[in-house]
Amino acid sequence: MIKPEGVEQGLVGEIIGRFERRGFRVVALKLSTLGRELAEKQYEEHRGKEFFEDLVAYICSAPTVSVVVEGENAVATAREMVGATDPKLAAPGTVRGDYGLDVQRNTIHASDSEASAKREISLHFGL
Ligand code: FUP
Repeated sequence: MIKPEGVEQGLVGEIIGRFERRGFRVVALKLSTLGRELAEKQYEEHRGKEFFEDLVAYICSAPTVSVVVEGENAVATAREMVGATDPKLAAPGTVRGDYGLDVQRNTIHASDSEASAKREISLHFGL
């Protein structure tokens, strides 16, 4: 998922392009403004943490782009391309290292396991 500040900064093509050039295939794509219910489910594991409310409000504040990509070793490779959660700690050449603004506005979300990917694809696309 490309987060609101990624979309606002005009990074949609650049980010999807990185995944395509790396050999991933785009199999689903959607621009939408997430509703609160979906956002809360997306970040269910963080419910109760001090940043939860802010994070949900942020993610619902403007359009995001949800993308399903397919490829070998997809979860691990995508996570490597995305970089560390805090852009200050993310390596140069990763999406967050190159474009992230701060820990909340870190440009992109990528599923952290196959189970999360299945859950999130179903949340975003009803598949
Ligand atoms: P990641 O898997 O790298 O996206 O990281 P987490 O699951 O730990 O965090 C999910 C999202 O919560 C981050 F992308 C941004 C937000 N977050 C904060 O806003 N503050 C924090 O201190 C930690 C995470």
